[in-house]
Amino acid sequence: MTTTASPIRTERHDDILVIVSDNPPVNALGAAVRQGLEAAVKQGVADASITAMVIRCDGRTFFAGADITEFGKPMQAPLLPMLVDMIEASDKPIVAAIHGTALGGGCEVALACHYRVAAPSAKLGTPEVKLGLLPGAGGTQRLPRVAGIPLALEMTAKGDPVSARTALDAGLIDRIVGEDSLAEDALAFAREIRAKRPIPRASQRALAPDPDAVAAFTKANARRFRGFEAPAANIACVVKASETGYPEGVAFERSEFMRLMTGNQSAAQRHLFFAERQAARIDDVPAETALRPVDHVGIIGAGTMGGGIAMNFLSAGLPVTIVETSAEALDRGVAVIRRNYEATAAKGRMTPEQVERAMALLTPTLEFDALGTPDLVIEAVYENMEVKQDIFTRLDAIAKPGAILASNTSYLDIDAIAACTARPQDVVGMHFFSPANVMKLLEVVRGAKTAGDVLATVMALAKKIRKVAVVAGVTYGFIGNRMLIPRQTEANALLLEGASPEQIDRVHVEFGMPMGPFQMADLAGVDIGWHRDPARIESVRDQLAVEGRWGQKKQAGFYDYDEKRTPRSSPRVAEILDEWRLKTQTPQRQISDEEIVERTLYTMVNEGALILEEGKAQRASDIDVVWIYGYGWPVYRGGPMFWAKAEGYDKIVAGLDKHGFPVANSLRQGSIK
Ligand code: T1G
Repeated sequence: MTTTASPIRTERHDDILVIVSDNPPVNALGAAVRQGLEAAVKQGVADASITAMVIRCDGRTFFAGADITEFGKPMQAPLLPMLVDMIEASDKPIVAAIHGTALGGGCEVALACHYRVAAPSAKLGTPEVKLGLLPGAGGTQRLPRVAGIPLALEMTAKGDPVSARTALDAGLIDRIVGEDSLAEDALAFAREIRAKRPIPRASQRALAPDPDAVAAFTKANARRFRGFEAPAANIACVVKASETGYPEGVAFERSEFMRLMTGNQSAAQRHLFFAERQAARIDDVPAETALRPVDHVGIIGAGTMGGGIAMNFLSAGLPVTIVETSAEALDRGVAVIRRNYEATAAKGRMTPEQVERAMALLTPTLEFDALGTPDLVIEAVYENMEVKQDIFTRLDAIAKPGAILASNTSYLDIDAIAACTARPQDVVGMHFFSPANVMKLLEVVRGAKTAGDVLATVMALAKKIRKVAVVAGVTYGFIGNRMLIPRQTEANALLLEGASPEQIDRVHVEFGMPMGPFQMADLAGVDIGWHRDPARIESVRDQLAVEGRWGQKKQAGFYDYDEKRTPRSSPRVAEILDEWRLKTQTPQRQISDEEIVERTLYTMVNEGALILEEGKAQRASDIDVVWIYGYGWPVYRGGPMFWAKAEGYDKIVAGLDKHGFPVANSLRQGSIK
């Protein structure tokens, strides 16, 4: 039997044993790592000539957590909770030498060590809550005892990592050492403390309750935690640490961990963790495809989208030339970019120098031909095919060979745009979501002739500008907006049949969406897509648009809004609905919430199945990623396709059949991939 080398090795430095993990890519604490750590610590404890130990990792980071790929499978010994208790029980001090991101189980291993030193750039975190879990290896018991309840609540219930500086200030680490001398400095630290007694053990520290901090934290985050199970469980475990000793507390942590691990929400959130990473892969484009250089970006259009798109590249340090047709539009666009940066700086998320650095990379121009020789040009103008085709014809004439020509179109046919050029292989869709400098989703629309290296380049660029990219095929609305169509169609029909905007939106918000279809229409603008002909009033939406009820921006849409944009039911909208129900002679009836779910959410799933059947999305999990990052689908439901599978395809099909919808074959057969 071939024995694979253990990812753990030991190095002896006089009386110090250094234990090193080499388990790329992130030193996940898989079975082999746990077994190796256990053996190495036992070796150090048993060796009388060893006075202290150091645990550190090769590669880019200290342990970044338990191995998520092991979840749901039988776990091999030693389980992480036992391993960390064994480390802490050592009668010789153990120093954790931290670099990169000590996350989850990695942070728990560090907490079980008696001392912790870190490189200045290191981060520590307990992000399990983002997987619908909680630190299940003593982290909820040790962290508050070491760093205090307020920081422990922040770290466990919200899941964001903290810097080495914050960790040092909170007592979570003992020293920040050299960025490039972590190994040597940790060794020196171990020599420094090897004879110090008593050996500090986090689990044995006292921890006083802090009910005010818990109440304040819970209140401050109530909206953020709405619908999630894991945050409350993390809070309960941290509170338990202040009420009982470690054995009882860790037993409670274990039971809460198992409750979450076996629940739907964690399954959904772990699904998304991998789905997001899978989305970056293009099945028929090799991962090692050479990328085209992108060192300068051109953007056509300085409107809301063009300006937002520009910010993504400016913030990533890429120079941007932005083109407009009028000085007034150009000045306005540049002013909006600056205003957005200044608003970010006002919140302390950017320094004034960073704002100026970003703005210095921006070159506004009225001269289309003054674009220069950008490696990527993104067209972000009015959603009109003729306008776009004209621009791509002109780009074809001036852009340098090999430049990537992208359209930010939300719906339109990339192939029809590419056909206006002699270089369709260089044409691609880059569909940003508004506000483009904030929303993380980028739909990368692959034309029939888009070259593989163009796709690979845009996918890599998406990661650089901190977007989550999903490849879509050419189909009206691509993935996300195409699935919005049946949802909107049915929502409008339900209005005429007797449902109210309030009821329909409430069903969606209770489901976990940030807002319902009509709240979303008011936010985006009721006039978006309106034909602007006041004589043509063919729908409730036309009626609202004609009356100037364009949504929040006009303090009136499907709802009325006060100056704080708080929505209120609108008597005028109720009148309009009654008029239209009469005019269309639609029979009125009580409509159940269940019917709203069936007609607005099940139909979206059905559309997703059709998109997959037509090959317009690579995989069902990509559709989930689109809806999580583009529309705020609740992460604890995993995305429309994951949710449908969890609900049961039979139930979805029955709901669609009930209302006479044509059901996608793959959905009816339950063969969605
Ligand atoms: N387990 C298994 N694989 C992991 C992993 C993990 N914990 N973390 C990352 N990977 C894989 C990832 O799938 C990808 O694989 C590759 O590593 C690079 O990741 C008991 C229960 C560490 C900040 O939640 O946040 O500990 O796609 O693309 O952008 O209390 O990975 O290349 O095949 O994300 O540089 C808690 C999750 C687990 C951390 C690096 N830990 N990871 O980001 O690279 S639960 C986490 C991350 C736990 C205990 C509990 C990030 C990163 P592939 P990447 P990156």
